[in-house]
Amino acid sequence: MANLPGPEWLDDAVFYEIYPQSFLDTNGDGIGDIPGIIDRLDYVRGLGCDALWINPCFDSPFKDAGYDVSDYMKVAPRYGTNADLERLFREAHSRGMHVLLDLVPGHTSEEHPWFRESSRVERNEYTDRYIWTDSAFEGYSMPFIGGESERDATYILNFFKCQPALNYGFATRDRKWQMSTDSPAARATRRAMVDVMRFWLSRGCDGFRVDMANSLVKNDGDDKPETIRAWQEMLGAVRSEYPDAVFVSEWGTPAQSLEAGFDMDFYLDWRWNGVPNGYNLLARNVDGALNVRDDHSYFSAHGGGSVRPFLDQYLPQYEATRSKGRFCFITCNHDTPRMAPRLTDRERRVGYGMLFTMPGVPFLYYGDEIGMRYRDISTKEGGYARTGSRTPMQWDGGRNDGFSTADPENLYLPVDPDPHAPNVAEQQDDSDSMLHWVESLLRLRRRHPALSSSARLDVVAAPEDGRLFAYRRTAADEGESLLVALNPGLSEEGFDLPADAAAGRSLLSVGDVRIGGGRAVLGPRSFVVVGK
Ligand code: TEU
Ligand code: CA
Repeated sequence: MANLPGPEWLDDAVFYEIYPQSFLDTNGDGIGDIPGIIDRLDYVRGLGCDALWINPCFDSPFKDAGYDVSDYMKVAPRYGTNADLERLFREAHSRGMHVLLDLVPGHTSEEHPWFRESSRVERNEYTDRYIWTDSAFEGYSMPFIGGESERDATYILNFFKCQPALNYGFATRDRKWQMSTDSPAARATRRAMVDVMRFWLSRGCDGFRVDMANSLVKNDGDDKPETIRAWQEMLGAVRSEYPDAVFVSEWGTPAQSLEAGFDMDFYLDWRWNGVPNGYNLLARNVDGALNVRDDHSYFSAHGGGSVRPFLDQYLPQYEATRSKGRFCFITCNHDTPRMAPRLTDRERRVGYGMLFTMPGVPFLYYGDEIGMRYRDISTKEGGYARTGSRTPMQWDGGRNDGFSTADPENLYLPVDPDPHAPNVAEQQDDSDSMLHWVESLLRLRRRHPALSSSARLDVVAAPEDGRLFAYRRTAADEGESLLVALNPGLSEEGFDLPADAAAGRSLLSVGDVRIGGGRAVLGPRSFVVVGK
């Protein structure tokens, strides 16, 4: 059993990320909705996922797909009502599932009433809710906007132009308008965000994926001490009322985020771009999303290299934080390119093999289980290159791939027009499909304590001059140990099995794998889990 903070269900949890716009449209308006998510809970559960992360589903002008919130406490009408969302929580719970909403604490939409009030000349409750300079002509070393408000000041942005930064104060101050983290304004912002969390937790939500969690306090340096303190206070307040609430941060530095009080963080590396000699695992950069030739991600048979550079970067972080929380892998998300079609079906099978057997709680992005493809399409709602990973879920071979009954031109985004585009119905009927591979991996994961999110990882083989990666996972109580090995490359590679695994057998594999005589030999593009 895990000794990690957070509720016990996290130990063998598997998350499914839903971009609500594109999952299932139940009222024919061309856009996914909450009743659509409820409709497919059994599907998600059947896949082996028992928790959801839903991208922001709150009222918004949708200039950044809902990451520009105009009312934190109201479901966007296009997705349904607050009552629908509360029904989703209940339906999920009745299936033993949990639901995380997406909290965007660092900024709001420029249309949020707080910002409208803050923009006024007359002082009011929200004057200092955002970060304003003292004059419409005063810039600063952060993105800012001037000339848009009657208030004689410029304001700081957190992301796009539509997303003014909320005021959590400055860690170090060099201008008179900068407030401390202890200022009444910064405290009021923190309290307001705690109220948002309380609002949804009291209605049955299980926690939050927190957007740009490291962005709160400005001038906070690389170590983020004041941002960490702000979260300790906010999460502390929430947990005193909701001790089982779960928080996963978009931070990417678990030494900081777990200290801040998050249960989990994502393994994210914005520098990944498939460069040779990089420590890229999946080559995340959206610019390279369809560039197969120059793809040097680890799972690419032709383009990849040793797993070492990835491990050199990952392992120290993992070791330093493994007793504090969970450092999680994603198959992809709404900001990153899907693995298909850049990686082949086989390369992805090997890749999922690793991602679903590593420590941390895995996050599967909707559609990755059938190999939905990144598409080269024009931007929608501030998606730009990210839009290609946000297309409608492909349920079956019917109208709009079963996503919606709307006219195709009225869909949120076009469905993949390829007649061979994968879909759920077809893959459910094909025992050799990607869908069934994902199900098999997740079933294995759930059955074995050695594959739980807290089970220890030890590297067994990771040659500098090869493609092999072999590792042992050991359950927290030392009760079970399994060996996992993969070879994403094109030549056969082998390694000596540790003595206690020598008599093991393959529990699940893809490709040509031979276990015997104290050795494991892995053919091209192969993966195996060895156990008793
Ligand atoms: O993302 C923050 C972020 O840094 C990434 O968006 C990344 O820089 C970008 O997508 C390029 O790939 C979060 C959300 O996940 C994203 O969807 C939002 O647009 C952003 O915050 C602003 O809220
Ligand atoms: Ca709809």
